[in-house]
Amino acid sequence: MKPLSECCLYGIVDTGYVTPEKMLSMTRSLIRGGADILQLRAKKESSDEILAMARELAPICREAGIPFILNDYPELVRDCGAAGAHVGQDDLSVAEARRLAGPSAIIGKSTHSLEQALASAGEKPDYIGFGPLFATPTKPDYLPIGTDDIMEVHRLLELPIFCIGGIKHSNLTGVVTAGARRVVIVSDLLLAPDPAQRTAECKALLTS
Ligand code: 3NM
Repeated sequence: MKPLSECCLYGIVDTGYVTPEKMLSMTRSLIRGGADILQLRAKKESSDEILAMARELAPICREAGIPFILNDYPELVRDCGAAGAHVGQDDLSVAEARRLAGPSAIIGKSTHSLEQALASAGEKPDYIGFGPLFATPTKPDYLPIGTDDIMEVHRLLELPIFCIGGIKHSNLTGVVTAGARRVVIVSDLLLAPDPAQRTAECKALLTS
């Protein structure tokens, strides 16, 4: 499986954008376009529904050699063969998520300011999300933090940092110039006319 250190483009298959019958084909499109790591994010579905979806997506990611991460639900990681789980600021601690998901699981944590990023690093997640950089319909209630702290958070922390929130192909060059090395892109990939092509175009900007 691709190590996190080699992952720069993180895609999320979000049921807010993708209908159940398109989950598999969307997952394949993001992989084809070069997504390095994928997450299943299903905020309205039951844990049984999430487990069923995850059991379908995990083998596709495993075959492609990329980590498959569950948003929340670390207790389902082993059941579905995921590589790990992602927890928010108001969810379980990293330690508790790791206990539930197993010692080899990847545990990621959302952070929404430089202060939170520094504090969360003390919990020793495998990576953090840092954002939302810009206003985003995917997480409408969160205040954008902008790009000013991206350099500083990278200077202060060693772990992989994925910038997130409102990042699109059209603003990605600016985000990279502001210091981002890794990004999560959700709606811009999922709503693109050709998600595989958009993914490839974003990947090219991150790796050039
Ligand atoms: N978490 P889009 S922002 C799921 O800041 C998520 O922690 C965020 O979606 C955070 O790429 C976000 O469509 C939404 O803006 C990202």
